[in-house]
Amino acid sequence: MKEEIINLKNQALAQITEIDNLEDLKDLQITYLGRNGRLSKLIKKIKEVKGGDKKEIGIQINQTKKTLLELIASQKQKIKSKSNTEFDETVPGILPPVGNLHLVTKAIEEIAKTFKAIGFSQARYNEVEWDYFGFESLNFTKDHPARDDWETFFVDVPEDKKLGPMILTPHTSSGQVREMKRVGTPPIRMVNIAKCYRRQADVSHVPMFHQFEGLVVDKNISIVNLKGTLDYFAQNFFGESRKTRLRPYHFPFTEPSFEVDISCDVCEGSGCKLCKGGWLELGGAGMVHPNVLRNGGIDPKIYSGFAFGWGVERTYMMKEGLKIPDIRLLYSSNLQILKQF
Ligand code: FA5
Repeated sequence: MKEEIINLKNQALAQITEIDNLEDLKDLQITYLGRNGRLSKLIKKIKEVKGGDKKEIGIQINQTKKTLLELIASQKQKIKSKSNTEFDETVPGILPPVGNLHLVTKAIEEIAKTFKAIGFSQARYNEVEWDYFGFESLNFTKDHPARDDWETFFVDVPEDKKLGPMILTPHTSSGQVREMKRVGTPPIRMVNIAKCYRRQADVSHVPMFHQFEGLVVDKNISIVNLKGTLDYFAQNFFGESRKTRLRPYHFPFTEPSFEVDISCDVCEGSGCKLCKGGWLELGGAGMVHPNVLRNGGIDPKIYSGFAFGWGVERTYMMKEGLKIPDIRLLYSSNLQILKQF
């Protein structure tokens, strides 16, 4: 038995000094010194030893255990200090990820700045709004399809007797009458940039998007001022060479009304999945309807105005060189895409 103990000790010593990582060292400690380890098995065999050898063997086992524990502790220290000395200060550090603004936030900042330069003040009117401001005060008929459940999100709160049901506003035009009431007597020159909601999702539509709504009311405002303002914005935002076009359209709150398109930058005007025919619709515009001025407390015999409402996402997507082919990518939370802008 004495020889067995010496052999075990020698084997263990050889193995322990070979080990170079803490996990293996722990395994080895269990193999030799664990409850069912090799040394414990020898201890159990002591009772079979006869005579005075018993005491001697007991002492030998205890010393072996002590030696192995000491060696394991010193080997642990060696491994730890070795991994510390392997630190290489020339290896570049790991930089924490740096965030950047979402491109819609950048777009909003740039749009606001462009209009501020020509005297527009920035507003952000309600995104949860009464039907009155979203539709009724804007001259929508009671049966207008935009008021349908299939177009607009309704909020489940009791209707107000005067203001009607509550909605998630489908357009920033709902800020028009609010701004007229806030200012009182013109001039008004505001750009309302806010979130809008509609039941739509495809290559050029998302259920939550942003619009920027220009509203100008003063004496002698004409369609020339509207065209000049839109041209100023398009040239500053997209560059001199891009083409925009006005198409006659109908909105209940402007008369006459137009839709504004831009030559598509994704396909460079040849027609693609996003724009269909080479032109992408960016928004609507027109001269403020007299009924809307009246609802805002402004006399249409003295004052006139123009308004426009464009999609922020689509407008930014048409910036030269961005080539974003699907509006849904902006809200996909795909960092590989978002980090590029
Ligand atoms: C309007 O919302 C009118 N309020 C615009 C207006 C304002 C006209 C002032 C006259 C005077 P329209 O529904 O066409 O119009 O939407 C305007 C723009 O918002 C669209 O051209 C598009 O750029 C953007 N838009 C509309 N729906 C979505 C959507 N689901 N996803 C992303 N952008 C959208």
